Amino acid sequence: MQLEKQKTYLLLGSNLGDRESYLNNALKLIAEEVGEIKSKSSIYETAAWGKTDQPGFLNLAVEIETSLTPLALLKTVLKIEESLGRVREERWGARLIDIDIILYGSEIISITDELQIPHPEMENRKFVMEPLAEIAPDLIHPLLHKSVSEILTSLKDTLSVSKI
Ligand code: X6L
Ligand code: MG
Ligand code: MG
Repeated sequence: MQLEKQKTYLLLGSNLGDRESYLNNALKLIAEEVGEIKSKSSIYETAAWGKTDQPGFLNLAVEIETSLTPLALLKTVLKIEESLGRVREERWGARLIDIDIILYGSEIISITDELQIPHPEMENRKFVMEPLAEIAPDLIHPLLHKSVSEILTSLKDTLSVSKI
């Protein structure tokens, strides 16, 4: 019996090197190894969160239809990051490419620090919610039971996020 495909939302980010090329190369590998890209947001220029003394990011959100389980999905996106040259140095530091799992169907998963779905801070970060609202405004957050556009409207994050 075939496993059902799931809709998953990923957030991509880059703040080093040719940021747009890293995003585009990641999208190609995601389409090959994760599943069909159903929808893709604009690319956003976003001020760095966490460690703020680092270059600004480009971020974008995508909707993918995947047959991978959440754990296989995590392993695959980490492998894609590595294949594009990501080396993990300091926590929250600058990176060539970052691929985060934001949502996986309406599942609630908390296995390790690395595998928590929904992404535990998504509702506090405009650099996540604004691209996501562009492609899935009516999607309901499985823990907050509010839509993406409702969450974005009440978000307090003041760091700048703008379409490029
Ligand atoms: C206090 C201290 C509160 C640190 C929050 C927030 C830490 C976000 C890390 C935090 C804190 C993060 C991106 C980014 C990062 C990105 C933009 C992170 C991990 N990733 N900024 N900062 N886009 N704009 O993709 O999200 S580092
Ligand atoms: Mg991240
Ligand atoms: Mg990450």
